Amino acid sequence: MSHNLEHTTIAALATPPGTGGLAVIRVSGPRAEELLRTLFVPAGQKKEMRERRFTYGHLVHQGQTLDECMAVLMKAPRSYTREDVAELQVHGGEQVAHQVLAALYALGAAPAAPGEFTRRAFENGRLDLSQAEAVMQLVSASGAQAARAALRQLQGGTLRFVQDAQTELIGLMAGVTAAIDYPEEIDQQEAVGQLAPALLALSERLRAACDLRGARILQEGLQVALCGKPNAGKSSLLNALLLENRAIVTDIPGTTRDTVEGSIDLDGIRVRLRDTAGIRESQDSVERLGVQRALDAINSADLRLMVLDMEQGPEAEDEAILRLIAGRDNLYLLNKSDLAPHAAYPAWLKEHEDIPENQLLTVSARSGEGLDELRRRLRAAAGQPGLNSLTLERHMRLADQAAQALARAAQAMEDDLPLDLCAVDMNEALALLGQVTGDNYSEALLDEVFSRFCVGK
Ligand SMILES: Nc1nc2c(ncn2[C@@H]2O[C@H](COP(=O)(O)OP(=O)(O)OP(=O)(O)O)[C@@H](O)[C@H]2O)c(=O)[nH]1
Ligand SMILES: [Mg+2]
Repeated sequence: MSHNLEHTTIAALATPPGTGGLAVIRVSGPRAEELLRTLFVPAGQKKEMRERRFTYGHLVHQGQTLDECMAVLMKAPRSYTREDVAELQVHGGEQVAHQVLAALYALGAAPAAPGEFTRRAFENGRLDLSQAEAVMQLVSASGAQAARAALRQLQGGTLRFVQDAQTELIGLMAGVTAAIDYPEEIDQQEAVGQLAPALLALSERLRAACDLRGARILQEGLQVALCGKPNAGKSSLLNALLLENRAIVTDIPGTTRDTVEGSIDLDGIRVRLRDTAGIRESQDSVERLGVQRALDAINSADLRLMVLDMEQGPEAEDEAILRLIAGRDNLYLLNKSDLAPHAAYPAWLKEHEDIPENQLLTVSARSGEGLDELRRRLRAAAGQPGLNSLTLERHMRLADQAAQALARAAQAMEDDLPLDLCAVDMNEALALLGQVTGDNYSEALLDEVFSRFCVGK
């Protein structure tokens, strides 16, 4: 599978730059062992280095000792990249790692491109493309659910799902080919009667696996915007949910100007909360800019928490905000339940069919009433995206296109179009699925996938 047999030897920092306990430098390629033996001087009684054994020693370049070091050599193919790999654990801190890397580059190693170690693992057949992407998903996971989903994908979950679909599709293609090749022996109507429903079922299965919203929530978290008129208690609720004093709270309406963000982990899902400026007509130009930001945040969120002020009672601003968020995913919070409720609420709520009872929650940022229930509702709004067969947007785009091609093939069969036409669509679907696992790949595809990795991974 490898397209470039004369690989260079690459080196990079595998741990994040900056100060830390340890820094790990990774070297991969045909010269990894030679470079390691040039720089690394084993210490201890035996003064030798054995494969796959952690060895203590010093790194010495041009007569200068760079650091103490623990080194390990993993010979091909028993390594992450399936090439010879050396890993050096040195003291954390930018200087040491920088000097060791400079020595490696001076000796002829090339700086690794983003994701190049994992790309080599893919090109050498250790991982399929969906597994390589899972590595990245795992290191950037926003919560435990995302990490679990990535691990399942790394262990071949996506690969198996796609391979099952491919196997079934190849079986159906054999049926189509037979019907094309032996029109005398095979009754076309009967063949179509069997193949078309099977194609549609497969198309549906692929489509059902494409939950783009879920994929984004898994990767980036659920985006939630707090909105409401000034002084309703948005910032107080943000602080109560975050369990810290993130946003300024005062009894002066119009306190929050900029959007203020914080995130919480709810049962393995990252929930990103955004407090916004209270929405009202204002002469103050700074406040007006804040309101504009609030409108943007409210518009782009997955879920809106509209905060109503139990004490103040409903006002024209509430009506305007209700109209603004109509038809979206919203929860309505009747805040300040620790205070006596305004007399107008029961009738007002009854009038408002746009506030369904099951989306209305009574809470108090002060006493904490209703906040557990609010957390449950937030968690429920995220769904269970980690349980899907597909978890990456790139895979879903391909699976969805494949599903469309299969639906076209089924439709063509039912319209009695020539079977050759169906075969074209089925072939296209097969090729699209192959791009998920990397059976079918172009350099452009690999560049796109791996450019999103970090250096050293
Ligand atoms: N009694 C009581 N007071 C609250 C509660 N929530 C907020 N407040 C008070 O209401 C006032 C306004 O609270 P904020 O959290 O600043 O309101 P806001 O919606 O962020 O207001 P702006 O930023 O001006 O839009 C403050 O005096 C809070 O202490 C609550 O649940 N109970
Ligand atoms: Mg505020």
